[in-house]
Amino acid sequence: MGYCVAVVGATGAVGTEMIRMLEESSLPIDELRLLSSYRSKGKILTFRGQEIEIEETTEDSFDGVDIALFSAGGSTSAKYAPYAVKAGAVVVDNTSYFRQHKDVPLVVPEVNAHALDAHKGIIACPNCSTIQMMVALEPIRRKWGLDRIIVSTYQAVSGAGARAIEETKNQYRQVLNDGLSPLEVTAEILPSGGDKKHYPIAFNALPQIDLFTENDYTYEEMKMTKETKKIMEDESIKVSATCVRIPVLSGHSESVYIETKEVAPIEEVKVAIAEFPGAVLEDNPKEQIYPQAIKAVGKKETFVGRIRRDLDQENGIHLWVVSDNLLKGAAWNSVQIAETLHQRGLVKPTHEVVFELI
Ligand code: NAP
Ligand code: 3JM
Repeated sequence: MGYCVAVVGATGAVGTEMIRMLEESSLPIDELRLLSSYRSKGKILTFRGQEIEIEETTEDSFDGVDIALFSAGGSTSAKYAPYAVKAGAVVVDNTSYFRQHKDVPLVVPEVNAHALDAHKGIIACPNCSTIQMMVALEPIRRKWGLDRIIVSTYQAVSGAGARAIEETKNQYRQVLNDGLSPLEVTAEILPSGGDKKHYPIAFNALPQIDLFTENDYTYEEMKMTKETKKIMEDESIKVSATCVRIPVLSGHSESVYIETKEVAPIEEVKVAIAEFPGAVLEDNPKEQIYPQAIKAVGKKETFVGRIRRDLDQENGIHLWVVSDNLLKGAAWNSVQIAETLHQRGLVKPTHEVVFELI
């Protein structure tokens, strides 16, 4: 007997990859239900050669569903995930809406799969930038402890959705084909669809991802701070982030500076990363080998290189961390959570009702 799996947001940049990850998955699937908004209702997508008609998401969409993967924005998860749980499904939510909820495990399977045991119907998939940083740093934290993280991200436009990818390509066309200056191109989405002003991304770098919070950090930056503490189960780890959008289509890169609790020999750090599941060491300066976004696209792993000691701080280490933001950063991490739930016998209805129906 296989599962009935639902994908909410099936037509989006993440949802499309989720379907692909499910096609490759060992998860036993009897039925795949593809859900979106009214806009894509009736469109056809294929799964393992079978045509599936997209349905509009409603409160009744989850009858008979065992696993529901949500990737359609925070407000869609807020509204429909509790109905999915009520119908007996286990929800893996890709949005930020439930990530800090005390009854919601926030999971990167290689790092904290044990947190799944306590789930009450909803499991959250962390933010893309946090996930790849966790895969790179967990092997170091386990051996030498982590005192502080200072990270700058170089994030691809696909993280902002299908329309942001189109906007970027159109801006390049306007400059390269039509002779416009980068200042004159059409910008309607980035840096954040929900903000007042929009700026070109082509030939640019924008130090704003998501909206600004009260403390002048953006929500994306605060997600990295809060999610790291929750996943590593340590409120004392210091984390400051600067999140930057760059005109790369897919593949997030990060310059990560850490201070370990105990001084970590660099060669041993490299071995620990190379041995950690989901991490790939790509580090050979003499041969110019280091992780690159274009090489990480389509891969499930997180690539780590440029590992070197800080010049002044004995316990300080610099790393360059790259992963496919739509795969490990979203679709693969979610499907991997579903696979882990299956392997541990945790795909079952919850009887405690802790999520409010709205
Ligand atoms: P996208 O390309 O804009 O796609 C959005 C998807 O959501 C589409 O399938 C859309 O359906 C659907 N949708 C929109 N409003 C809906 C509604 N009211 N009810 C049901 N479905 C609705 O965006 P994306 O890049 O795939 O991202 C989707 C969400 O995933 C984001 O909003 C974010 O919360 C989350 N995400 C998480 C990560 C991460 O780091 N873990 C990364 C990227 C995104 P239509 O075709 O009908 O419009
Ligand atoms: C990545 O519409 C929304 O609420 C989604 C905004 C968003 C998020 C989020 O906060 O859920 C876009 C892209 C994320 C994320 O994973 O944090």
